[in-house]
Amino acid sequence: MSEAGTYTVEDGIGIITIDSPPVNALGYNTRVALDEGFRKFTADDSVKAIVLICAGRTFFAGADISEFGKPPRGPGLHDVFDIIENGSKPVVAAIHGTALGGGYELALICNYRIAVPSAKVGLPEVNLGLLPGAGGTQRLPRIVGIDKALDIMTTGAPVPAKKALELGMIDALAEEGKLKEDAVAFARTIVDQPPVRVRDRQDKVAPSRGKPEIYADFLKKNARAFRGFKAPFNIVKAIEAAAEIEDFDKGMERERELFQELVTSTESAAQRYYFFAERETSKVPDVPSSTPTIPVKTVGVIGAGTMGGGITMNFLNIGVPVTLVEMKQEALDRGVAVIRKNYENTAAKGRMTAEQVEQRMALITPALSIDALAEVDLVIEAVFEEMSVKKDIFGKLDAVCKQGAILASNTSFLDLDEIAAATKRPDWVVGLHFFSPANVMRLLEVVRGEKTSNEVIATAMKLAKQIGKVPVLSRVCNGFIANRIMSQRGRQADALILEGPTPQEVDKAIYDYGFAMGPFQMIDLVGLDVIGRDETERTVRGDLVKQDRLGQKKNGGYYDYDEKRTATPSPVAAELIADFAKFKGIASTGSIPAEDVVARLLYPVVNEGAKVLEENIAIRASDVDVAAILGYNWPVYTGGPMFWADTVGLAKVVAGLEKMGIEPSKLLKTLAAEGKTFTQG
Ligand code: T1G
Repeated sequence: MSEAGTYTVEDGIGIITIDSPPVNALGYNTRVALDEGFRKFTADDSVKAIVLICAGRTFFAGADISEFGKPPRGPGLHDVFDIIENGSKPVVAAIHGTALGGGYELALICNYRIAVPSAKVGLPEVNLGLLPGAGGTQRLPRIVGIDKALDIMTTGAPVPAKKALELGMIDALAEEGKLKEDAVAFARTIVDQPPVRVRDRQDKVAPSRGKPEIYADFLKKNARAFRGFKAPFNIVKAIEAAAEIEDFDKGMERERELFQELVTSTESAAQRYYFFAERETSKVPDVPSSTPTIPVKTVGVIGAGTMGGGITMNFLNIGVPVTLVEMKQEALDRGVAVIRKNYENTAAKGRMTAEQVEQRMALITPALSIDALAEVDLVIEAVFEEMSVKKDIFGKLDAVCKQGAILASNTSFLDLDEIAAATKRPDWVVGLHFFSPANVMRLLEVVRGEKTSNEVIATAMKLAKQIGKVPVLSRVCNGFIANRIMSQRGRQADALILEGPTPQEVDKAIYDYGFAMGPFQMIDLVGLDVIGRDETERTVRGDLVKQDRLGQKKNGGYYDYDEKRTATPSPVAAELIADFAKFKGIASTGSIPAEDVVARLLYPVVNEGAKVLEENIAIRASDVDVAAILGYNWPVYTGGPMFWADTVGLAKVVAGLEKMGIEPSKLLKTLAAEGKTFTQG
């Protein structure tokens, strides 16, 4: 008897209720309960139809991701699905919360699907480097057709119930809060009908049969988004099989084949690892989840520039009023206007209404004095990165803000403890390091000062999630986690082009590794005069700026650009680089293989990540990976620098660093010597 299942009968309708917190994942207990419940009601002649419903927050949220890679236990998903689909009694799936992955595939096995309006359904396996491996690639096309199935499964986006009803992904809407009653009532209407099975339908896939161009065109349209990933390509092949292979069971064989290729791939292991890594970051070992948090109902932001404006939007988006402070009216007006423009652009794309724009704008209280922040619960300072300026502001905040207000700095590398020392309340000072654009980037580094209290840390970690960010806790050091480790990539790139490889060779190697663009393309895009660099000594970048070569925006930089901003190798830049190499007495060794470029740029990032761990700046290796992936778009299908280093082999990374003349960190050397890894336990 599984504790996850309850089986009741209401006047001929069998109700199977599954309760397996936190999300009713289709793990061992759930599968046993399903197996038990369906066998029981199949054998019970008094039961004429079955309702399948979940307790807790959601209908089944998919297979239990933590079971992958482990020996199978108990009834398999396919076994349970077969019992349900081949039963003699119609089954109604009653959906609330998020029926995702195997959860929605289970709903597709049932004969009918009813959901409350707040529910969402979807097949997000692509985010795990997988495809819907329990029949989703063969059943969904039979409901929504090939084109919509391609979008739904390669984006993995959840579909709200009302839209799902339009698409046929569900058959009816229940009243909010009355799911069980409405599902039982629905079941009564179909008791005497022969069970309809999705697998038997051909009307939605037959029209696409024999049209390979559908898939070729789709892949071409999405080439940029799918680049480097494996799963989207196998999903498309599986959907093509749904159209081309009429025999459902043969289509299932094709799905299993394509699923097996993915589930055994490094990419999927990396993306499944990342799924848990992103959820682990908010767990702080010495700040228990029972730590009381401070209510944050009003926020003050100092600085209405790019960062201050973006930070402000995060709070407006969740209905929290913000007092936005600038020193000059013109800067304040400009900041508010940029926020409005951002929302209007979103509204123009149909992603919010004009009324919502006004509602959010109405939450802003512009102010020209810090005095306006006397009563707010949290202040976030986002002004110029100059210690004296920040200390002056925090001294003033200490005098103005109420007791119990949290004082946060958005500093990206300055010493938070020094800033906190400018106040008499260092235990209320914390770093909230947003990444630009602050209203878009999901990484939020929460910087813990020596004296920051546990309550403030707990509040910051919780607030991060409330504004849709992924918090990563960092201790104080120059650059915290993401900027500190990724600065190694830039440093090595600057050094490497003096030794022979050209900027375009370096950029191509890094692009082919999976980054959206290489370091020199990035610098040209952002602007050579913008990217911070300690220019106390001569550098190639300094020489380029002296020639007024600022990148794409002016005269080119490492590349030349035509009027369409198409980049070509720059003879001017090449000459400057050669001249600088001569000045530094560095002889050119010519080009090197792309994999050596990758090692030269990324092994030092791994090494810095190891130092960040051994210095207790970051709590865990997976936090470093989350910071790199969310902060710098490190390709998620590699798992991030630390997971990737584990797949390369730490002994190889150590040898590579030593060959570069870089001292491997103590932790890296120890793990390599002991045959251990950063992320695999
Ligand atoms: N397996 C195991 N644990 C899961 C899980 C899952 N599918 N989903 C969530 N959890 C844990 C999560 O780690 C966290 O644990 C807790 O539940 C709350 O999650 C055969 C192969 C459902 C929208 O991809 O999208 O089915 O940290 O913090 O923000 O074709 O969880 O508390 O210990 O995210 O309210 C496909 C993944 C699987 C859905 C809820 N399914 N989950 O979000 O809570 S593969 C998915 C989510 C599959 C089949 C294929 C979200 C959520 P802890 P949370 P949330």
